[in-house]
Amino acid sequence: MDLSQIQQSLDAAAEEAGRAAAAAATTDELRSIESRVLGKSGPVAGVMALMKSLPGDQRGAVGKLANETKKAIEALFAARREELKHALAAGDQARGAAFDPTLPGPVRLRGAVHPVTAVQWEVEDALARMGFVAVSGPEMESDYYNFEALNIPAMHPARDMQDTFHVDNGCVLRTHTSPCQVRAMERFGAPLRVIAPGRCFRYETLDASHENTFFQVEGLMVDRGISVANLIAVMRVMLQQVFRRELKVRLRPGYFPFVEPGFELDMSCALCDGKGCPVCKRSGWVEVCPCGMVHPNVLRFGGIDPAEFTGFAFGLGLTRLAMMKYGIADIRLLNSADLRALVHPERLCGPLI
Ligand code: FA5
Repeated sequence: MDLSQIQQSLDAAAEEAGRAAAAAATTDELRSIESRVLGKSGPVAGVMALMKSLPGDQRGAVGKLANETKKAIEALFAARREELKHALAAGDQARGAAFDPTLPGPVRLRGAVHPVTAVQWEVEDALARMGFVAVSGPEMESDYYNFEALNIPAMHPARDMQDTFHVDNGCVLRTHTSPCQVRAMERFGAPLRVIAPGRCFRYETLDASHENTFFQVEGLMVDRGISVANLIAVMRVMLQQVFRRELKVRLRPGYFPFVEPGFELDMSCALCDGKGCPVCKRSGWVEVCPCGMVHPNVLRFGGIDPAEFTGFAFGLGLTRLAMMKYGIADIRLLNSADLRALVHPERLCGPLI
């Protein structure tokens, strides 16, 4: 074969490769044609194999021709590959299945713990560190535990302090978590450290700070020698952990038939650090929860001897605490589906989907 015949056969091979590439319908098909044309038994390799038998002065020219043809065929396949990719992507797009890596990913919806639940967990956690165990009681409660065992006999004027939902069967929807005090004393005896978080119900006219369904957490500590100092210490440590800052607490006199003496406990305003702001009505103090030393009659109802044991109890309004902590101005938002009030970055949990 002379040089011009070799050139003709290489041109023919390139032409043939062009036709085969144009006929390929997929990139896989194209790849297999390319490896056949440019492979060991293809026309270009065939010309290379001839080189050994050619006179020395022709080898350079033939090698150059073969290389040029190989590059031309490679370029031809590369162009066809691009063409096919675009055509396939366009087809996918037409079917709506294109993958566009520049588009934002799917939105992963995240759930958030309800503000009251979040505060409840924090209160439980803080009190658990001080040895308090969480218990629960029924939401539909007997008159005995809701009132009588708490030193509020029938016809006692203190029954009017809490507007009560009465159930046909003689029970009430518990107006507070305090019935859990006597239930816990009966069950566990003294010494005792319990908390009882839960839902309470009152026949209230709704406004920004009153709901007919709200949450409290009851706290009760009974032991030998328990005093008001223990009450103050426990409340202060618990509130500091919940609000994550140094706080002061103070007691004012308060009346509840089941404690003696009874108090209203205030804490220094967590928003202004006690300096005075609109939330604390410029007083520097915020009312947090009623509390007191357990009345001897209540200890007796619980089967505990008041001559041997004393105790303190408190009834923290969890719903109002959540409002204070998360700056929620209207209590009704907590039972609404308003995600602006209910979702807070601090309470986000993992993706739901
Ligand atoms: C009581 O319920 C007493 N059982 C608390 C107690 C326990 C005193 C142990 C002494 C010893 P009071 O009615 O004040 O107390 O309610 C306690 C807290 O529940 C209030 O400070 C308030 O935060 C919350 N609360 C009461 N009524 C409502 C309401 N309608 N909506 C939202 N929160 C309320």
